[in-house]
Amino acid sequence: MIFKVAETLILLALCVTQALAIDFTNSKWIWTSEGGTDLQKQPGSRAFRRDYYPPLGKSALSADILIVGDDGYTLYLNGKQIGVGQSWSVAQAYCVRLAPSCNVFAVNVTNGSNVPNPAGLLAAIQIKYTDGFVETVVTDSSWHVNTNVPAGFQEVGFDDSTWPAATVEANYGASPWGLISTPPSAASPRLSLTDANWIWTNEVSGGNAPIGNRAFRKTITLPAGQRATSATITLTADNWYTLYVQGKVVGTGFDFRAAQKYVVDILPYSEEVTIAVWALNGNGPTSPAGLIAEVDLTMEDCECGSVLSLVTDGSWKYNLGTPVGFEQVGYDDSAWPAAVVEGKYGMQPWGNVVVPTAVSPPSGPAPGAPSAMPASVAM
Ligand SMILES: *[C@@H]1O[C@H](CO)[C@@H](O)[C@H](O)[C@H]1NC(C)=O
Ligand SMILES: CC(=O)N[C@H]1CO[C@H](CO)[C@@H](O)[C@@H]1O
Repeated sequence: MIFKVAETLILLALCVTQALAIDFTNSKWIWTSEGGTDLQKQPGSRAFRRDYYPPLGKSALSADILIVGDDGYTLYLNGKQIGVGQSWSVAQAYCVRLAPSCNVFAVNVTNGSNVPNPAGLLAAIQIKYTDGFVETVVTDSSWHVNTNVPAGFQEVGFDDSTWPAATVEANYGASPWGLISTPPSAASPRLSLTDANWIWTNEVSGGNAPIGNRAFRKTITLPAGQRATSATITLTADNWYTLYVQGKVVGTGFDFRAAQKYVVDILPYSEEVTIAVWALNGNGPTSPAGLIAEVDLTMEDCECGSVLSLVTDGSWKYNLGTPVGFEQVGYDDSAWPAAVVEGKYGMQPWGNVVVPTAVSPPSGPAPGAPSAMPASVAM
């Protein structure tokens, strides 16, 4: 499934599982109490259920699920089949949209062979709330188990009140399972700063522009139902910039030879993301001036975690001044002209600007740039 957001946006990875921040570290291998501490379990299928209620006042949004069953499993959420696994040594990852309040995770795990052998269920479920709060549920004795799998066991309304608590067999990593292979983080081919363009205003002539402050804006409207949860922005400007996301100040840079990278929370999650840059060309009377940026928006949607990548190009807008409030979300830039593309990353006089791998700390506005509330920026 591919859709077009706007011609300058490239949706690189829809409906794939994103790089998961979750792992099995705190998860336990669980089973029924059959066989006690003996890990040799009778073959056959067992049912597992975990009801999940969000804390008071919170509304659940989505869950990243990492799961493996020995020998195999079928996973359900609220009665709906999510996926199956057929190897005890290779986990699967899913991202699912949750119901706002109660959610029921149900798993049918089947131990193969016809002689007793190790069997277990191992899972980590990272639950995200609409306010950005994240919580992780793991397999442990809070799950309910049954020695057979009754029809309809996966339904929300199924009564598991007589099912006993799961028996913890082992911590993750223990023998005989050892470390489980988790899905490769779907390293989506994103645009990078090296795909970006140097942009400025229509004042550029012979590679030079007048000194002074200029304003740039880019508003990204996501398709209905999609909301951005964070923005990773790598940028630099000749000579100075202050970056604003959703009207809040993110950081300032003073050296066009080295870009900064910021990871900014979009709170509340939003269908529209406004990026504004105050940029200063400071060496007079005229000198090269430019802005170059890469923006990766992480989105929260039913499939979770798709990334929208874009770079500075002619779809950004500029103003020859810095009008009051230009950095704000609702500011009307409809009359602003399209940015002038000076050339690709690597062009002279800037050459190969250093692209950072580490994130930069947030900072306040440059002298003369609008003051605003600080954005929530990862350190
Ligand atoms: C549980 O899984 C096994 C193995 O795939 C299957 O044969 C059985 O029908 C499943 N039970 C239910 C109730 O879904
Ligand atoms: C970890 C482990 O030993 N798992 C066993 C599960 O069952 C299969 C047979 O169906 C065995 O081959 C595995 O060794």
